[in-house]
Amino acid sequence: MQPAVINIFEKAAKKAGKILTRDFGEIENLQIESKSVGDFVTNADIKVERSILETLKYYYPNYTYITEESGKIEGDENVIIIDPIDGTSNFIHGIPHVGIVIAKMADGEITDGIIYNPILNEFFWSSKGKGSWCNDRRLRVSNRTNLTECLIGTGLPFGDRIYKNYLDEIDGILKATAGIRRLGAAGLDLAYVASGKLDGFWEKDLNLWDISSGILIVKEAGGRISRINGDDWSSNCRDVVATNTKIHEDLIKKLTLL
Ligand code: 2AM
Ligand code: CA
Repeated sequence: MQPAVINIFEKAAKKAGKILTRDFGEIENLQIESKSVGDFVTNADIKVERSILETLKYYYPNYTYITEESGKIEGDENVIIIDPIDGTSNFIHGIPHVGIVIAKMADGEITDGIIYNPILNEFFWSSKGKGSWCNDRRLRVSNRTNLTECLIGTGLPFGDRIYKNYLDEIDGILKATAGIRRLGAAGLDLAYVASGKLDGFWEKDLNLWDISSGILIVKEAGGRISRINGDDWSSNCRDVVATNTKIHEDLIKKLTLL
């Protein structure tokens, strides 16, 4: 049974998802404004976020909202985090790996979250203690224990996000695993770790709205979350490692050898 908060998030995401899907279908007509290299804000982002906020504010008028497009809207101690389109570059290029992310946080801990891909009609959700789900299917991380058999997701940096050791990092992971996937939407990538499609994932320089729901969805599917150096993840961290738990130490070791 979905908790009430997930029902409300679902209502908001599915309504806004119609806008996203419509715009995805006529991408060439969209007005695209470039904020910085690789960081596009489209009309769609703004429209989708406005729609989500409208639905959520009806039910939760006093909450605090942290959003990608509208910034922070101050309210009470209940926090809702929104990314209207995770995978904006995919969206712009007509690649259907995009998601709407809505999460609830209390005392710095993510307690409920959804990621909805309206193009593929995949609705991921989790609430603390309730497991992780995609549509009506319970999610479970993969069983692989050997890094050599594992497929690992990441986000390759580009433009001003390039950092010093990224090629060594990629080199080390490619040699130690069955390969890397760079899918372009950190939130959905975490949902794929929870689904057992990817065995692990790491990325640096992320915003809370990209990964908020994904953190909980991985944990509730039996996975493990930490920082890249192995420390506990917290909501102000900009880097993350997610795994099926079994390969966590080995993956961290590879990533921190550099
Ligand atoms: P977005 O699609 O919501 O922008 C891809 O590696 C991930 O990084 C996506 O989740 C993407 O989120 C995020 N991302 C893209 N550009 C970024 C930037 N300039 N800074 C931080 N995160 C970014
Ligand atoms: Ca976004």
